[in-house]
Amino acid sequence: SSPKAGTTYEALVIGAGFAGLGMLWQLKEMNISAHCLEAGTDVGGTWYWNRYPGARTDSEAWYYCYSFSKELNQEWKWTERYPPQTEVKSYLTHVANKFDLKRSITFNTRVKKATYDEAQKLWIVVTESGAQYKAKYLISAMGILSSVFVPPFPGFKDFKGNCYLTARWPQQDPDFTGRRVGLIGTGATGVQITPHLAEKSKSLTVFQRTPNYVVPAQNHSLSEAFLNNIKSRYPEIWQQVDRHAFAMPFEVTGRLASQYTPQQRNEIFEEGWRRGGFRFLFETFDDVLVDKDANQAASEFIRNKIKSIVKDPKTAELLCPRGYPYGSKRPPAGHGYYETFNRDNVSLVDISKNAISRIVPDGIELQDGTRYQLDDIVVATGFDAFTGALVDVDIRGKAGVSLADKWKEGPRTLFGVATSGFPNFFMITGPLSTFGNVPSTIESNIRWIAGALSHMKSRSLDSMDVSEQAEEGWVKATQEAIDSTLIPDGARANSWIVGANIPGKKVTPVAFLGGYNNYVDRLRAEGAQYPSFSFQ
Ligand code: NA7
Repeated sequence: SSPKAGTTYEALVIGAGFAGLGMLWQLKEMNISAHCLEAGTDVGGTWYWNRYPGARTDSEAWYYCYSFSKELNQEWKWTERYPPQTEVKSYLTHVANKFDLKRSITFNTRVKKATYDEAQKLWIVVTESGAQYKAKYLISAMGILSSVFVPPFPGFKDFKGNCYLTARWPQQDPDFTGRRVGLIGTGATGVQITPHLAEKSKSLTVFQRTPNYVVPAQNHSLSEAFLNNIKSRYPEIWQQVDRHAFAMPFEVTGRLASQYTPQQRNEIFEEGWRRGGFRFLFETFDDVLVDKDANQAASEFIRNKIKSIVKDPKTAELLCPRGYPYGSKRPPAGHGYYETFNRDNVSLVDISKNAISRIVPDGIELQDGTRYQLDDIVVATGFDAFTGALVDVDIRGKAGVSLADKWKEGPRTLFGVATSGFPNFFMITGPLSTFGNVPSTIESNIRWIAGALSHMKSRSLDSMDVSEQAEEGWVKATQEAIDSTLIPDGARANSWIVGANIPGKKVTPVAFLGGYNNYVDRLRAEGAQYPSFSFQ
């Protein structure tokens, strides 16, 4: 729908991905008049933009989804353990249709500015085309990994071939037949697209700055019997999600690596490798992310796997991550990733000490002058995580203070859902929110926001604002939580979870890593009485 400029809603939601659609459903349930503004031409968010070959979830299908509707859980049929982008997008389209959400969304509309009018107690939202909307509540559903980062290499515009951003992949999949393709970026995205580019192109050159610890996803199709079993256990599954540190329905193993001999450890790691993906990290030992020795054992196991898969010893060695702990940088899941480097048409270029200096008309040039001739360049260099999408919009709270200014020295929020001086502004997975299985982390925030809105509604309150003191406490808690893990060491490997992937960004945690289970307990305690907020 296309509401007239100047329309005043109770709530405006920015973004129509997992967060925005879930929020719209929730607001509809509460009879709150809401509208959503979305930059893309359709629903999906991450699953709208990231349509590159090989894009799929790294979480397993049956919990990479909403929990709010039993009917939805029962009727939707996932086909693979890790569904491809097309399937997740279809799921979100189904959700939008089933709950009749599309009529509340204006597509093709990027929000440029949002200002809090203290006198009217309203948010004034202006889009790139100049349309204006007003709302009592402003809710960001802009995503944690949506502000695309491209390194400022000089010469991009002189490149004679095609340059593709994975996060802005064309609707029509490009044809790489007979072409020499270069790939920049070996994060979760680069790791997913690598086998596909290798298969479709004449040659693939992968430019690697930091090797990752890639555990095979071990993808497979899902049988009817498997799905029926899952569907009969959903209450239990969501309960497990609720109690897990990364919002995944896994049992804690109760095992500490130090209690096992090196041989026993290897057997357990071998089993984890066979199970694949995040199960290697979470179902081997409980202390992989906190204990140096446990982590070293896991890291060494992965390096040995790499060396056993990749035939050329020099390439194998280059692919081996060293100098930072496994899991301190968000680990990718592989689908034949290391195996791809055994192909004759694939080569790996180490740019850790010899960086890309510029893009030249026929390829890529490194600092030492070496040139690689390429027909196409694929760029998978990541995102300005958690804060990027929010500061890309000019959001101004009380006294005209902008979020960008407020967060210059690092993000300041309470639980990533509210930030002091920005009354009635709520964020779904804003900075210092929790990190884990994303749809679940999103739902925890939606539920909290819904609770806050109904608290205000039932008491006829106009606005709520979090205290600076509570916010300060949360910033500290976030720092303390991460300091009790090995995750800060990821800064050495440019990890986005501490802001280290963006030149000039303050290196400080962008999310709470003290456990999703602990995080939701804190959310619930706050939601019982809202001690951290003042109301008007
Ligand atoms: P990531 O994980 O941030 O990966 C970005 C990749 O791009 C990574 O390999 C970077 O190397 C590389 N990069 C970034 N800047 C440069 C420059 N200047 N030169 C060369 N290479 C560069 O983003 P993804 O999209 O793969 O994944 C993001 C999240 O999406 C992922 O964690 C999942 O949660 C889903 P680096 O490692 O920094 O040396």
